[in-house]
Amino acid sequence: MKKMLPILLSVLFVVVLNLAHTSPSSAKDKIVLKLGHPSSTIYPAHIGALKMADEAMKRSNGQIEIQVFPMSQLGNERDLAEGIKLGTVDIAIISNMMISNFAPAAAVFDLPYFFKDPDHLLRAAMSPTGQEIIKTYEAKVGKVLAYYRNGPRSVYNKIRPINTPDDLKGLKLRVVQNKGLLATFQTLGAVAMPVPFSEVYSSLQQGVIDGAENDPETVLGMKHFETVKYYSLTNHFTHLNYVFINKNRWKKLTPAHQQIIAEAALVSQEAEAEYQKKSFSDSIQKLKELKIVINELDRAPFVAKVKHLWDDVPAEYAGYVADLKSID
Ligand code: EAX
Repeated sequence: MKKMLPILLSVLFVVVLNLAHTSPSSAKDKIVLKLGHPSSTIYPAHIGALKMADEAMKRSNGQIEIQVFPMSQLGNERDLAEGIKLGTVDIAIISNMMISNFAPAAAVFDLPYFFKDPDHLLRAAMSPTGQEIIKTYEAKVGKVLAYYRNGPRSVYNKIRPINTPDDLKGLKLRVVQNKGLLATFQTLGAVAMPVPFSEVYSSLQQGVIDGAENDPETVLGMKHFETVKYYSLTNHFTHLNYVFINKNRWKKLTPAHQQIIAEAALVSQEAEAEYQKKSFSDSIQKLKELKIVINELDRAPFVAKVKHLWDDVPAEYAGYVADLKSID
């Protein structure tokens, strides 16, 4: 019996420990949310995602863990949007350009040369009209937790620098799977080819396309610079990436946890914007160091060619375009 005592005591100890661990209730159970996005780890949205994860962890005393998966590890951008809709993905960062395939009113944010810069676009998105449009995303995709600002985007390719719209003639350019961007580059005279983001590098490498259009962080972070020579500052487009959460996942969270996640997302929105302002110019500088030829150009002829697209949106959204035009 004497020998048994330490064993009995240690068993008792373990039982007590376990009780202490599981009580008072399941409120202490860890909540793990997986977050996916298509971009690289230097992309502003990735930095935003890490900040959101960090804030949620801190504010919940370690109870909420958001695991971040970059580079389409949880699926390409379209899969992520489908996944948010169906509930197979918890959280994802998805561009407005992809959302237009699900919520058609989003197309009014896809107009070339419409917004001056990412801050201007955010002001438009926060206006009553902008919010009316973004409200439709909840029914069609998922709940929007934050707005990440990206861009402006420009054209890069392996053949020649772009100075005038004529220089785009015959160039095989990857565009996002999005009607507005497709129409923009067709109007400008390029051979516009929709290619999923995750396949752009291999398409460039194999010569399926001559170039693409994106922000400098993507040209750098996704290593597209390895396959092209010229980055021409067309600055034709700026877009929002939204942090989405699946609606059922959201509903199952307690109000306290919802509040923590919503606040963490908003803090990350500002962190993303701050990082983006610097990463944009830093990436241009790095591309120069990597011997990519970067050229400024006169944007007026590009604007003149595509501006009619602002009036080509479906009639039911013409009022939205008029409203957003008035936002400074
Ligand atoms: O925003 O497809 C693209 O070029 C987008 O920039 C990307 O998915 C993330």
